[in-house]
Amino acid sequence: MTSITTAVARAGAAVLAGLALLVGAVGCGASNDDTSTAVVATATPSMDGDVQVFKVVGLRNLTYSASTLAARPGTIRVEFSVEEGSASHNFVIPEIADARTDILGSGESQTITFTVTQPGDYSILCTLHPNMTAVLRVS
Ligand SMILES: [Cu+2]
Repeated sequence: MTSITTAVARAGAAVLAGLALLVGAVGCGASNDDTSTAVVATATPSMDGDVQVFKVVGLRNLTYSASTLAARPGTIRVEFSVEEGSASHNFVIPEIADARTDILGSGESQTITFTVTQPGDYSILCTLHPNMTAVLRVS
């Protein structure tokens, strides 16, 4: 009898520990949600006629809202904006002359259009934040 009671008590303690972990995890998630837009691993464009359109946000946590922009060769439009409350950002693809926004402040936006004919991976970067990068993948 004693051993069964002990086992139940231990199981109860484990459940409580599990709940505490869950509460902790939920608490973290909630605080992340209200500070930033979720980051998408790979974004695909919407089409405006033949133009591939990507909406990209420069976030408060110094990342882009997408890690990879997956495109086809052709004309690409990037509607770039900076999250409210964020530091300034820009959107620059050094290898593509027309793929460059100005430095934009919190809440500002700018649209750029450029054409890529060569498949490949093109680095996207913010010139203000060395770790703020993404990739335009043309295939
Ligand atoms: Cu930046």
